[in-house]
Order: sequence, then C-alpha cells, then structure tokens
Amino acid sequence: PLKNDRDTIRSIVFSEVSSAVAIDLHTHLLPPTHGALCLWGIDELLTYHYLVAEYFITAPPSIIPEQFYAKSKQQQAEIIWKALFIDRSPISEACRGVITVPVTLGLKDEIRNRDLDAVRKFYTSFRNDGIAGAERFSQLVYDKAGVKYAVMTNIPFEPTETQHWRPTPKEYSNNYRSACRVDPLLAGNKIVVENALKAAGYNNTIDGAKQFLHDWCDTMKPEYMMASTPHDFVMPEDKGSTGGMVLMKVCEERDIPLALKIGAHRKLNPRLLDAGDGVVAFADGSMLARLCTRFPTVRFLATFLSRTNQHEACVLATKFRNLHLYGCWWFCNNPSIIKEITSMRIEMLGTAFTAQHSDSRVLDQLLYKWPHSRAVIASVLTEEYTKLIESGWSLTRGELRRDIQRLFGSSYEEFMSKSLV
Ligand code: REL
Ligand code: ZN
Repeated sequence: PLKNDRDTIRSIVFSEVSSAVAIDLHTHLLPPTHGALCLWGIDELLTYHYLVAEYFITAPPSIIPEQFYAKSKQQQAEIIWKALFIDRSPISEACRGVITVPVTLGLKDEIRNRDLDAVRKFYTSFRNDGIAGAERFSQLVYDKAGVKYAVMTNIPFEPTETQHWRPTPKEYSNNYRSACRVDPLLAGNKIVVENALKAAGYNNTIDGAKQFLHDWCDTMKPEYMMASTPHDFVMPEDKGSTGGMVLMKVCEERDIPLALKIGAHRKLNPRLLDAGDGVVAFADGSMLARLCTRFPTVRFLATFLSRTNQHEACVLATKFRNLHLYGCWWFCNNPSIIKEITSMRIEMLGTAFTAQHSDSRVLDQLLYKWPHSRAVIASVLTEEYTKLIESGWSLTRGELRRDIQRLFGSSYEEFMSKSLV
C-alpha cells in the first residue's frame, strides 16, 4: 500500500494520470488520407469556431461575418491572432489551448516573441511532404498526447466525405476509428436523407433507408452510430419520426451502440456558421430514460451540453445498465465545469464512466485538450482518494493505475464489449 499522506497521493495520482493512455471516444478528426478534410496547423487552430465566436464578441460592428469568412484561412487567422492574442491576453480556455500546442511542440520562444510566422515555419517541413508529412505529424501528435486512438465523426450524408469511402475505403492508421454520424435522421431532415438515398441508388422508403445504413456500417465498420439530438427531440415513435425508428432498428439488428449528444440548438446565429451553433438547451432527460427502457438491448453512450442536466444524467446512469456517460461536451469542456462534473460523477458512479473526450476538429488540439483535462481530473482524483484514505482504506499504485485507466478508456471498452442481446 501507498504511504497514506496527501502529498504522496497527489504526486502518484498526477503521475499516473499524465501517463495514462487515453481513448478519445469522440472527435471530428479525419485521417491524413482524407486529404484536405484532415485539419492541422496553427492557422486551423486559430480559426477554430470557438475562437471565431470569441473574436466576434470583440470585433467592430463594421466587420460582418460574411466578409470575415470570405477571407483566406491565413487572413482569418491573422485577424484572430491580433484581436485575441495581441490586443488582449489570450486568457480564455480556447485561446490558452492555442498557446499550449506550440509550446508542447518546442516553440516556446516563438510564442514568447508573439511571432506567428515563426510558429507557421515549424509546420513547413511536414506540409512539404504531402500526405506522408501529415502522417508523420499525426503520429507525433498521438504520441505526445498519449492518445491510443480517436474515434472520428464520419458522415454518410456528406459527399465530400463519402468519396473517401467509396468505391474503396481509404486506408488509415490504427490511431483512427470510425463512427457513423446520422443527425439528419433524428432531425427529420427529409431533404438531406432523400438526396443521399437517391444519389446512392436507394429507394426513399423505410427499407431503402435501413439498407443504406446497413451498407454504410459494412463500409465504415463504425464503433457506434452517433447523432446529436435536436433541442426539441422527441422519441422516435412519437410524431412519426421514421428516421429515428430506422436508426433504432439498425442498432438493434447489428447490436451496435448509439452515441447521443443531447441539448444543442443548431443555427442559432446562422451567419456565424459553426460558431453560431449551440445555445445550450436544457434537455428533457426523461427522453433518455425512455430510450433506455424502450430499447433495452441497445447500448447508449450519452453526454449532455447543459450543465443543468449533469446531475440528472448521473442518476440515469445508475438506473440503466445500457447507458454509459462520457466526457464534458463543448461549453462544459472548461476546467471549472470539468472539475464539477467529474467530482459529481465519481461521487455517484465510481469509475463507471469515461471522464473525457476531446471533440477535437484540428489534429493539434489533442495536444492541449488532453493535458488541460488531465490536470483537472488529477486534482479531482487527489481529493477523492484522500477522502477515501482518511476513511480508512489503503491503496496500491497498481489499484490507482487500474482505476485511472478506467476513466481514460477501459470503462468505455468494457461497456462496448458487453452484449445485452
Ligand atoms: O459533435 C457535435 O455535435 C459537436 O461537438 C459539434 O457540432 C461542435 O461544433 C463541436 O465542434 C464542439 O466542440
Ligand atoms: Zn462533436
């Protein structure tokens, strides 16, 4: 057993958390073989939609979103760099992330000198090597971030993406796994669904849609199906949501889990594109309870956008063995809220949940989202283990490592491998 003083616990917990190999169970990363869809580099980091949204809080009213988006990526990055890093301190979580990445890549002086071009130069040798350079950079990032693999978001309704799967799927390294993302089915977006079915030669019927999903699962071999439920989501069978029923049928027939992201209100300010998505809608948690009850053999992975739903989510996870909670999503992915949510989850669920997912859109973001989260999770765990020891329990380093590994991926893998059929 470990020496039972707080400092020992703290230093061991921090060291174990920083070396735990993580599974990133939801990202928007695509592999280098998907060409321009694989985003990386400082200009992509600076134009992440969180930063665009933050920039528009401060931008003069004369700058309108359409003008901003018409500029090149480099120009957009420069505007954001000046507004959020030079004219004011980059103190928000999204801005701080942009600092952590180059510093981790060894560019401390360049950052200290506030020299954006010097940071850009670092990427040139990788860029000049085309896909091979992107592969090299990808490997470097996964190694440094301590991430074993990241689950992608693969959208069968998106022609720019489907060209990389059909007729022959592009190869990609083991660092990437697929997930089949089907939002239009739950959002009742009939036009998108119909166009995709027609373009691929399927009938626009329930059977046609089911076959479309089955065939895409055969092609992508996804870990799970995924959808973000609209803020006004209703059960698949209510209001005749045929898309929802098709999805649930396919999950049942294939014994494939469904990952839900609950509570986003899309296109709140459509002129800001992605940056205008997502005012936090307090969601009706009973909807998730009803899904878990109505489809007892389907495994649901769930995360809520609203801080207000987090307590209810923990309670639900104690009621349904086909429910697994994961990560702190988007507006909850800030240290103060990660701390609160993680403490609450540990108090109510022990280690039977997945502490984080990065939701990265830019490869380099793995280099900040993970270490920033690790720091918070380690400090929460120090508190929880200290209390446990004060209550009279003793621990070995191996037991700590096992628990921490569960929070960083083994609980997810245990959940994914259990069959309820
Ligand atoms: O997967 C989702 O639905 C969301 O995570 C995204 O829509 C969102 O834009 C994301 O980048 C937030 O972190
Ligand atoms: Zn996402």
